[in-house]
Amino acid sequence: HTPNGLTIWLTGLSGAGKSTLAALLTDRLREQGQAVEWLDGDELRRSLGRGLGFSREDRFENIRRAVYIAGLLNRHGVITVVSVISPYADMRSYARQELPGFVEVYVDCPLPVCEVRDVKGLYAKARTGEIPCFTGISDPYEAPADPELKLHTAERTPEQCMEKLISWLTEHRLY
Ligand code: GGZ
Repeated sequence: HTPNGLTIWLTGLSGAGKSTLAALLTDRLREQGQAVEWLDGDELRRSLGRGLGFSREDRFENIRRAVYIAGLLNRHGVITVVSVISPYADMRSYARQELPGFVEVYVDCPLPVCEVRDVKGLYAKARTGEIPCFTGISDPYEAPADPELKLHTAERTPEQCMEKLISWLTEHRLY
């Protein structure tokens, strides 16, 4: 039961492993019979966020939309997993304030590791300036000061991180 709703908010750098973790978590919760939806930054931007860029204002607008949808889903008992960089502390406190069942998970991975992984080749483009305002390179990432949970994706497998998150949620009787 999630009387207040539950939103599991994954924040971290591009390439830190947010989407991988979100996919595993969503699958696991579904296997357990939970109603769950996953909102991913990349996909949100292709659907509801078309036209939004990466200025502070546009990122905030992107987050505002994600929070709005998460709120609707929560109200209908759907657990929502949100994976977005959400680089500014104030946008995360906005989400926390709007969503009673907000759980902030810091998907913590050192920038050099993300950059070496460079799954989509975006870091290389950010370094040459082809992509401006890239989080961690030419745009800020304010690391969460007091997240509910911090997961180190450079030191653990995605499965281990997912299990740790599930255990934490279970211990805190959040679903
Ligand atoms: C950061 C960028 C940028 C810039 C494109 N800065 O790892 P990805 O590639 O697949 O997902 C990232 C996504 C960021 O969208 P979010 O909605 O999560 O960001 S925010 O919360 O700040 O609104 C990345 C890609 O878009 N991408 N340009 N300049 N990431």
